[in-house]
Amino acid sequence: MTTLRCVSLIGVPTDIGAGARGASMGPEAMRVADLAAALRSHGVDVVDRGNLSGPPNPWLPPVDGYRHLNEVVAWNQSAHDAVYAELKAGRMPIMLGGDHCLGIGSISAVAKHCREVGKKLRILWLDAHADFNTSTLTPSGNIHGMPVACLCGFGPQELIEIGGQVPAISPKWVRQIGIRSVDAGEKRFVHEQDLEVFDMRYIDEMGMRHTMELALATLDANTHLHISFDVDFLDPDIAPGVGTTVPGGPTYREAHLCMEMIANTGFMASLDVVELNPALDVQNKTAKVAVDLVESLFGKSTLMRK
Ligand code: EXY
Ligand code: MN
Ligand code: MN
Ligand code: MN
Repeated sequence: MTTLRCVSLIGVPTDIGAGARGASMGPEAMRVADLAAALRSHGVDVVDRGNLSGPPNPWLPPVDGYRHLNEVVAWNQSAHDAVYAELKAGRMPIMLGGDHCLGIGSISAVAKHCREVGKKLRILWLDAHADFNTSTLTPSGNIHGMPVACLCGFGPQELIEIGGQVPAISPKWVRQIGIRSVDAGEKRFVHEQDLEVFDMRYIDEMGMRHTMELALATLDANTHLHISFDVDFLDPDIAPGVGTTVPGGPTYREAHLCMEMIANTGFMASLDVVELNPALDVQNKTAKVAVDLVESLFGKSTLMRK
């Protein structure tokens, strides 16, 4: 008997933090891939809140190391407010991006909620990238390469204070999985801040099962587990529709094992699905794989077992 989960889909149609246009169409691609119906088929109570609105992408070069900072702040404030409202209402927010800069707004809201209810926040960051750049380290100025640094208090004041506390999180609460593309300065900073990274080299050597056993260790019933699923975590062979593909990611089965082990904990309490870019996809293939994997986050495969 699966416990009824009440989830709310929140579309955030923007690529304001990305280096390519198109992630703005991500929420609709997930809907076209029937995300709501898929979850309902597993007994999940799904409400689709529709899409947030925000400023258009002006497509400008960096200013002081940031592209589109004001617009990024506006979209993240909106994402923060929407995610926080669902948590207050006792529902699990599923933020449909949109690029990964939106993790600043969603996770700031989750951290605020956890402070209020006395829960321990842990974040699984599924990604090819560490997203730990700052304005001085970034090679691009694209803020989707900076959300984890911002959440840890390394960023512009307008972004790091969105959730009402600076820093919103500690690096110790984060486990990054699937990492295989990190800039030189970013790598030094990751080590300086002692971010726990299970990169693809680790997964190659130790396997996904062992990786997830370590990444999920120390969780307990008082943990609020947030999953920030950047679809470029996946190998481009199964997920070509993303703006920053990096070869050599988890296979279809490795990705399902990752999601199934998260589902088995029963601690997942909020989710981002970001960086899906239908403009770079083939017949919505990547959205369909993303929906398939989200179903595993809700226990699809374990339901098939006696
Ligand atoms: N590290 C590169 C940069 O900062 O520009 C690429 C970042 C890609 C970030 C995507 C969302 O994961
Ligand atoms: Mn990312
Ligand atoms: Mn990424
Ligand atoms: Mn280190």
